[in-house]
Amino acid sequence: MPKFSKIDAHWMSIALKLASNGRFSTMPNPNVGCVIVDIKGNLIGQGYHQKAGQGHAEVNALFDAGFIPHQNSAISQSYPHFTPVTSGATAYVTLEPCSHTGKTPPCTTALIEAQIARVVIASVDSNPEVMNKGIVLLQEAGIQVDTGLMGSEAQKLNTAFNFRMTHNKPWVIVKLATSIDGKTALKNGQSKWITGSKSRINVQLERACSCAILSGADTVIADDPKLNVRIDELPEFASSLFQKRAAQPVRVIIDGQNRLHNNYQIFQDEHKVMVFNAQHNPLLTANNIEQIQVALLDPKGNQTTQHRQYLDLQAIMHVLAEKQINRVWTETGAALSGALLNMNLVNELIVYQAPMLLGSDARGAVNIGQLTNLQQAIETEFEEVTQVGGDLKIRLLIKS
Ligand code: AOF
Ligand code: ZN
Repeated sequence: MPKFSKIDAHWMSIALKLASNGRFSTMPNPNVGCVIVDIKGNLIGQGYHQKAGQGHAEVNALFDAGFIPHQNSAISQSYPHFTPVTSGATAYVTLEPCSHTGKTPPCTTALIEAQIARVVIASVDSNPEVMNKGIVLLQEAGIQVDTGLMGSEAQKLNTAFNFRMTHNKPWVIVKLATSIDGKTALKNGQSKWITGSKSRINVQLERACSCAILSGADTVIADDPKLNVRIDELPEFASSLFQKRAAQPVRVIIDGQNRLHNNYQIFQDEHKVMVFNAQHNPLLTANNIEQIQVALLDPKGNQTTQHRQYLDLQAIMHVLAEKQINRVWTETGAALSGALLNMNLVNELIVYQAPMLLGSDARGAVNIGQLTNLQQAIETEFEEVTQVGGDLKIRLLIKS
């Protein structure tokens, strides 16, 4: 007998849709959705995780069904025959229910107290504190647990979270805006605007679901960008979801040679900027700045005291992972994008490609050096191609 019916798939697809509502606001937590269906097959509760520190999806759904999670044990001790409204129901959850006390109590306890009979799970939690423990706890309480329904869709909702949990590194996306011949600017530097306004709105959406926006001192000096999310430029659905979020994405700037000072636009607002450098920069005194020192490396990856070389990008990524940054959105020049690619620190490229040709002396999108052998090529695979206004948006995964 198949483990999952069409009805199961129907409810899980609703739970996945609910989960995706959290994509602008749950960080560093994953996106999770849950629906509760009673014995007769009626939907009695639904919810999703909105913000770290607040209710998990299961608890929100149980609450929606009229059950008050984590307050029930006292009631059931005094009234052993008390039957909650959720008794015998099925919970469809996009992520394994948590078994630990983090910022909130365990969802497994809530589901058990609610006398849920069956839990259908799309994907296992990659957080080592939870992984499979939630499933075992539910089974030990006599609940039927069926796992794996629409697992790959659920995994895709949490690609960056899962990657940080399993690799202790953030999921790094490099954004490129190019012509059809792969160029980003004319030889004289002129680059405004190659891609169209719809692409720029799309970039705002990508920034809005990222934990950090990464750039380099070169870009800050050349363009003086804000690198923030402009809420009024987001489509309406996204701006209301984004406003549930605790803070703007943190801006992360790599400045190996202490070329920055307080006067750039990124330092003029109250939102956080992390500046990575080799030595403390006394000119950076704005209130929103955190400076972090890492080693300078020569092009072969050895430590060096000479300038001109790169900061230890690997170390930077570890610092970001320790700070629970899941998704890093990179908007920077060809040199830093190329260095990140060469160091194997990029997971995904998002290319907005405009239908124009900029010519042979125009600037290339990434500087990965000169290759002499096709085996040195960085290989990618197309994940998604869509049209955004008059441009193409191409998502590519880097092959490891
Ligand atoms: C669930 N349902 O909706 C979410 C889960 O600090 P806390 O209490 O918010 O716990 C965060 C961890 O819980 C997170 O790392 C992940 O493993 C899990 N997230 N689990 O059962 C949810 N958001
Ligand atoms: Zn939970």
